[in-house]
Amino acid sequence: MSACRLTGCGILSQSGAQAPVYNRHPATNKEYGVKAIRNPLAIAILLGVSTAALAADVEVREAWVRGTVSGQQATGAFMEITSKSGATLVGAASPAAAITEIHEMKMDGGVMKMRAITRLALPAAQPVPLGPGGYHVMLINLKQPLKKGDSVPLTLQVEGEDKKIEAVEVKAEVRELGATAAPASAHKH
Ligand SMILES: [Cu+2]
Repeated sequence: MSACRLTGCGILSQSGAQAPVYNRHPATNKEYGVKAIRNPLAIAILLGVSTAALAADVEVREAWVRGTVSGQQATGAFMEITSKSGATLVGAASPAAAITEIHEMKMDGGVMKMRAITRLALPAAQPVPLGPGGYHVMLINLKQPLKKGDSVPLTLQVEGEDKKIEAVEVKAEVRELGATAAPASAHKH
């Protein structure tokens, strides 16, 4: 909860009206549709994106981290997670930060607030967006500033329906501080 006082991720600076930027993603869903191409690896190759986290029947796309300036203590990591058979995100870790939490954002009396959650449901075959203004992975007490172009390793702890927890390794690309969404088109051209 201490992270709620940190404005480092840049999320708090967004108004509620701007928040659901990642909702535009359904437009790109059509292009890479999981139903159209069943092999996630094939999708990754076609799009040239770094996906490749395939444990626990979980696919992570478009993982990115908002870049920071020197002295900034915290930032957000964003991605789209799809579990083929249904799972729950129960934790995250990164060597880039001392503390890594899963956060949600909610409007509360007209103010956007974020708080840590311990479980995030990943319904079967349903892409769950983690984006500015919504769910995100919070990196707290950063060990160094994160510059555009850097790569941040993330480990997601995903609990399957059998209650077994698997680690899903993700490499998140650092985007500039002002980035608000994951422009899928930027990966193609
Ligand atoms: Cu947060």
